[in-house]
Amino acid sequence: MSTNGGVAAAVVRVGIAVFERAAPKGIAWVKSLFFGKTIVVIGQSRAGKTSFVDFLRHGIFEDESDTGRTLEKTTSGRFDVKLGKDKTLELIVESVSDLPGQVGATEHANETYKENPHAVVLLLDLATPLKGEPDRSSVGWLTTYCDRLETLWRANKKKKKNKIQSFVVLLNKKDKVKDSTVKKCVFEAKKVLEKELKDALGSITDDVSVLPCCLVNNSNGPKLAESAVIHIAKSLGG
Ligand SMILES: Nc1nc2c(ncn2[C@@H]2O[C@H](COP(=O)(O)OP(=O)(O)OP(=O)(O)O)[C@@H](O)[C@H]2O)c(=O)[nH]1
Ligand SMILES: [Mg+2]
Repeated sequence: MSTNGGVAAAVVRVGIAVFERAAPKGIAWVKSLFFGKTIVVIGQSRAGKTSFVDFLRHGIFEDESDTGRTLEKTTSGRFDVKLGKDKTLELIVESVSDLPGQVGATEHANETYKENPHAVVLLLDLATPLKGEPDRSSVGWLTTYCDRLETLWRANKKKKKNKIQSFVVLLNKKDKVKDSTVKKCVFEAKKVLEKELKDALGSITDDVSVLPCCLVNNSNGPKLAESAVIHIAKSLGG
């Protein structure tokens, strides 16, 4: 009994200590409950960045269609996504930014560094060649992007705190390629991520996830797109 009482008292004391410490910052604490996470969606030209943002914000999931190119960066307002079988997982998004693919990998890295978001969602197009010029190949694009982002963080990590909590690479348009192509791309992308990213990952300790994805109607429906969003929500919740 006396041991239990001791434990209970200790718990209460810890509770009070936390409360006292939190009290002067009460407003900031309340704020952080209401302000959600910032997400930046970047990646190869025409890889499906806007399709991903439309799915995340509105659940839009349609046939492949002639979408317009994104011509300038767009940033959404706050919104809320409820996920999981019983909608028990909730993701409060402060803003999600969608970048035009045309500006290229280096510029996407500059923007990522500047925005310093909680989550980076990087889309590559499985239907483009694996290697080659960064504007035409998936792993080429990834290499240029990672190299630039790492350089920026390495040079500035003492001046700026990296807020990143979630970094995921989506290999999109899985419906367009053979399984062997997906496998090869996962392997090569992981190799680049492991080699290139260190300071750019801030306090993330896990390996960056590389997930095959499909953002238009296909035989499996929105399954892959949903699991990508759930993955991101979970890694932001920790
Ligand atoms: N087959 C297939 N097509 C897709 C998929 N995701 C997107 N698309 C198509 O790819 C094209 C480009 O999609 P967007 O979402 O506009 O791509 P984006 O990365 O925003 O393009 P930019 O803004 O120009 O860089 C559209 O025709 C989409 O319908 C996918 O998983 N499979
Ligand atoms: Mg776009």
